Amino acid sequence: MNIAFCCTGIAPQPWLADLRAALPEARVEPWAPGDAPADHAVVWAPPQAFFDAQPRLRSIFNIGAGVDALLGLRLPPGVPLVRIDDGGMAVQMAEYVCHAAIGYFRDFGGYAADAAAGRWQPREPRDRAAFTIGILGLGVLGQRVARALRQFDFPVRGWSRTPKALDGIDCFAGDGGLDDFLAGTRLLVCLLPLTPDTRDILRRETLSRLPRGAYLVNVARGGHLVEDDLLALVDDGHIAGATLDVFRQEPLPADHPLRVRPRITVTPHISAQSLRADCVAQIARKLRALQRGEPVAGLVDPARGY
Ligand code: NDP
Ligand code: OXD
Repeated sequence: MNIAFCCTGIAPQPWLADLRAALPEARVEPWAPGDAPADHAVVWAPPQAFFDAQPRLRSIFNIGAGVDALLGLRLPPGVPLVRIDDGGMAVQMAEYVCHAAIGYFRDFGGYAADAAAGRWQPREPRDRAAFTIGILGLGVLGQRVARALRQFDFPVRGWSRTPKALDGIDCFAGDGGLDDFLAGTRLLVCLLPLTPDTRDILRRETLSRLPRGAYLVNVARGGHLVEDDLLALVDDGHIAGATLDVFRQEPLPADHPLRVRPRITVTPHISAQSLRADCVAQIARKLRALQRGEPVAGLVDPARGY
């Protein structure tokens, strides 16, 4: 069995070593143009030329959760595409979102500014029961984040494509449920996959439905957010501020307005990083399951877009 490794922007050697150790029955090699076709592929942001040279793939493993970039390519039809589910990312995402949400709720940014200016100024505690946190996307990451936020007694609600019933979480679904979901959300977290249905979902029209003074956390994809609409809504005070980990253009240009707005915090797409050991173990387990004809988690439905 031949496995081609084709991951842009990722140092291949540690991955190759770990994949070879986890799959000793396979020959795992970095892909180069002109190589013989492989049986299986491990990819991250591969070029189209990679798939054009693969007439006999039996499975494709994406070493991240999001497959939006992959689905923009011409993939060999009918070949199972498997993404990483969790892979060490869910707990990191929970940390990141809790940090952003609690930082805003408790105004730790304000206290840091006070300390730097030599001020000693306690503030009135905010009303936790009125601070509803809404999560767009109740999948592997959204559910983990929802559970973490519940630990701090925030009211938590979520929105998904198909209806759900989750303990302690107020669940909304589908286009028909979006307005009600947004209307009661004080802090909005985006954890949707980027698909034709969800592109630009964070735009003036939807963000305006949040109550005045709401806060935004986008940890999904830059393509979800219309950045100029957010800037305008922050300027007029409808949105109090935002924590953004993902952008239309990454790296975010040094002179981009999102970098200099005081109420906007940016990080370089690090809210959750897939961990090599977890991913390799997951790929080896799923590859063997597929060979036995068993179902695997994280199988992408190209028609659905995630
Ligand atoms: P999942 O596929 O497990 O969950 C996706 C969720 O979004 C599901 O609840 C799904 O609904 C919902 N959804 C999809 N389309 C729609 C729609 N049109 N309307 C309403 N709900 C919809 O994905 P993960 O939780 O694993 O990951 C989510 C995204 O997070 C990834 O696609 C990736 O882009 C991003 N990500 C970002 C990282 C970062 O570092 N910034 C790291 C890892 C991931 P349903 O349950 O009904 O199917
Ligand atoms: C992912 C990511 O999708 O890192 O895994 O963004």
